[in-house]
Amino acid sequence: MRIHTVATRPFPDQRPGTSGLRKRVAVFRQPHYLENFVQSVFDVVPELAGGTLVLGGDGRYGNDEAIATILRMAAANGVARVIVGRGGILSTPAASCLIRGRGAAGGFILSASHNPGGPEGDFGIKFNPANGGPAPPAVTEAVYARSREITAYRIAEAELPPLDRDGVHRLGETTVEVVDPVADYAALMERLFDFDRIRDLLRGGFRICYDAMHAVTGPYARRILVDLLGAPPGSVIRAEPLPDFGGLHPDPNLTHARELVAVMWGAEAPDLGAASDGDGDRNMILGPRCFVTPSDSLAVLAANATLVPGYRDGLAGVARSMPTSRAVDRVAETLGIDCYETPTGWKFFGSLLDAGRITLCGEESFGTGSDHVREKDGLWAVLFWLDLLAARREPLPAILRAHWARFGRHYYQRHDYEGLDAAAAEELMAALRARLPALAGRHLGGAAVTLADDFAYTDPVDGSRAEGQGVRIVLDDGARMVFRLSGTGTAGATLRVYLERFEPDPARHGLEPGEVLAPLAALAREVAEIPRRTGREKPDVVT
Ligand code: VG1
Ligand code: CO
Repeated sequence: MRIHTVATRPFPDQRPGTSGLRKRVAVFRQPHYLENFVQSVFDVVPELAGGTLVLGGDGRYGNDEAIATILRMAAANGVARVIVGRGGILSTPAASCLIRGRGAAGGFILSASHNPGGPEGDFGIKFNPANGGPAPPAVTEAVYARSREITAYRIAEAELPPLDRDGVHRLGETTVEVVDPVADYAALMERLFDFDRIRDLLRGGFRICYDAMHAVTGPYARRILVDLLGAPPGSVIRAEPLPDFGGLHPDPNLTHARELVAVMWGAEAPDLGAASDGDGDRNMILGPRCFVTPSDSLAVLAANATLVPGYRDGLAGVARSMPTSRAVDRVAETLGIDCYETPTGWKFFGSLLDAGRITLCGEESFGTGSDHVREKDGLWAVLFWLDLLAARREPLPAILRAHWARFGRHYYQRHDYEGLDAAAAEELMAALRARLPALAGRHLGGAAVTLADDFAYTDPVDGSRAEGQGVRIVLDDGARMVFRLSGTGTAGATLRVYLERFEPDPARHGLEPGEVLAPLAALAREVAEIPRRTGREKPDVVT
């Protein structure tokens, strides 16, 4: 095996965003682009040399080629063992599970998550260190700094072993182990949930419709829901992973999972509907004619956790990202456990999970997870719901209503303004930030402003600090607005406006979120001068 040292020049744009490096496929296709980033990781994570590396992706366009490149670079950089998902496939949570379970020094996950795939779509790469979670800011910044001064990368010239079947091979000094992408993950799920109880539920006629959106979770859902739990094969739709996701956004929300929504709002709707995203870390939960907001889902799981074997002993604490509704805060208060508020992005949960301070955590963006891995986990959330439905034997809508009756309802929506001119979006945020000091104590839309700030976070475990994480304006009538710019987009800027209104009165729990939140949405548009600064009167996507 020959090892080449290839001269290269830095690219200026390799700073990872909310979740890894995400760019248009055309950007990744530039010669040396992927190689520079991967070498930068090898350079700042010395444990990879002589260690184990996990490798896999969501199967999108470019996956195979990237896997081949990284295998050759791993061999050239002295990695002792690479564990690759068969066919180059690993969901994000399954990769996290393997990194932890196999004592790896880290892993590369190739995915741009819910962003569209195909030659005109997006590609992405994330590095997760030994705890199996997204690299914390200190690591991503070190990788970025390295990428700015890189002059060469190392790559082996060698024939690659077949990746389409399980087996153990040599690549120079490196062992390449091709594994079933589902096995370890499925075994972990079996330890957390009561599979017998779920089998019983399904045998009794309970119906589920799981939409894999032609993305990575198809094989996982088939194995776990159909083969292991006995759901009829038709329970998993769009189960075949496709490199372009069938031309759709593999994004589990009411806009992009249209087919599933039609099923769940149709006659004879199944008892549970669910969907996952491109890389399998997001989830959407639906009941018949009923949408569970991700913020509510987290709160319901927290309130019911002890019904499930993996969480029988209770929760150490919970956490949510700042824009996520405060529904889980009320559950934590009742349970007498800590509730942490972190910046957007799963990487901020890692230290809390590692330190044992929290057991469950989640984000409004259809992300829910626990200390079982260090990523959010779509199928896990679906199994959690299934298990608690099996334990309670009540319809999902009834469970949700009972939750609201007990804790109050947090009406919630996120409004996304996409494809904005980047400079205009930055100016909008800057102007909003500048107005914050003057807002405190003032009245907005008939309510007093109790808090107006730019969210900053000090990690309670390692003391690291993150600033400028989003503008929040809290009113004394239970309403809250949050504004931030997306850190995962690949074209222009996306403004996210998060709207929340707390309603304690059960007589007012059956209203339409859009109606309840319309005045707040109008207020948010006005406060941030959205129409004037962006030319947009309404959002492109509401979730
Ligand atoms: C979005 C979500 C954030 C999530 C991130 C990665 O980030 O808002 O909550 O952690 O995507 O999820 P942003 O910066 O665009 O708002 V995934 O499933 O795309 O890896
Ligand atoms: Co994802």
